[in-house]
Amino acid sequence: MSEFKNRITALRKHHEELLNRKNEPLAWGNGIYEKYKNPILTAEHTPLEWRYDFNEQDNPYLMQRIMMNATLNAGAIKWQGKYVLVVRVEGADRKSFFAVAESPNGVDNFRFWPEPVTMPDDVVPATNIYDMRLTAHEDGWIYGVFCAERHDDTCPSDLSAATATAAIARTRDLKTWERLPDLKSRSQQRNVVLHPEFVNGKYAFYTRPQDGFIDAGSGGGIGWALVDDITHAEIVDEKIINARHYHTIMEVKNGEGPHPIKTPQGWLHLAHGVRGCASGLRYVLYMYMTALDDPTRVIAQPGGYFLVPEGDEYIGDVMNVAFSNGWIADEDGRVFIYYASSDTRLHVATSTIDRLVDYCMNTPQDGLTTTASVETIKRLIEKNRSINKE
Ligand code: M1P
Repeated sequence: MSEFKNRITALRKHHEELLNRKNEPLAWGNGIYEKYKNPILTAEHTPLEWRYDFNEQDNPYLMQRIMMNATLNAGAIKWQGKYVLVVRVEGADRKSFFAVAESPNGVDNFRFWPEPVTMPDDVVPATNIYDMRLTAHEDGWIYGVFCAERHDDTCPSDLSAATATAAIARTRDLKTWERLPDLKSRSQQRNVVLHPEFVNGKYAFYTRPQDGFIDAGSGGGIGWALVDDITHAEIVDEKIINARHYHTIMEVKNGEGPHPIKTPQGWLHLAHGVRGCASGLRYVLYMYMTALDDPTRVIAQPGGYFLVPEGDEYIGDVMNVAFSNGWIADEDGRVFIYYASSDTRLHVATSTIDRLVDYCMNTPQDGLTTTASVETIKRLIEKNRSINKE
């Protein structure tokens, strides 16, 4: 065999070893969920055919002709018995695109489908698209709602001026996508999520109104809007259902993660909160629950964060970020939470509906001051003292 062919064989063997690597839960978690030893998807997991030209004449050095930078923020769905992610893959050219990866068990052996998703454009093509939330809606379609980023042409001299809009597409097989017109809204929007059920006969969206591309500003928090026609979706009335607060983990921004999971006790929500600190912005995940008869009424909200970057997860393209827009609730009650660390790689954490509901219902709320936090801790100490006396 030629030296070139030997190198391809070695490259493929190395890649297969990575793809087949078993994952295992880390010991000593927090009782709420288990994190896992290995990330489930990295840029190195992307197919070799996307990156290498295997023609010896054209690529005698066996160079990567196209480099991949990151695999992050994935929408998730259980599809034909497989754990399927619509992953945001970012190339070395900073363009994000969607690619589907599937696993037989949800925690390892994720493999990308052979080709990235071809997403049709809206009337005004976007420069970049990312962060798809998947919703298998009761109307029978699977929707993907994602951010479409375009240059803000009202500021022609500012190369960094951009706009964020919620884009909507739908599919029946995760292969062919029908693009619908972008969501019309007075403000910019990112982190928009479609609720899986009709509410008052209408489509319901979780929104995140924002003043600018980065700044949530006067946006207030996670919003809610009902829409008559998803093929011409427009936000007319929008109300904030999960507001930001001073000196909390979501002081600067928040945003809905994947669509909420329906449980007998209420809708279980996963979201991200952002605060500022000396090293920049810190993105963490938090949870809350809303009423079954009114998904806008918060019935439980544990104080503080649910999941944060730890160890190697702190390091990456955008440091100190945990972000999630995908989870899967299995019929047996297990929940697979897919989160990205530092905008670089994807991980899984596993829990159950029962544990997550318990976490939401029984974790003390944020009392919003140091005094309130200390009182909460003292109440727990006192409770434990009385147990020790028994
Ligand atoms: O870089 C962290 C995250 O920043 C944005 O989230 P938000 O709109 O809440 O600020 C998104 O661009 C997201 O993709 C990214 O992970």
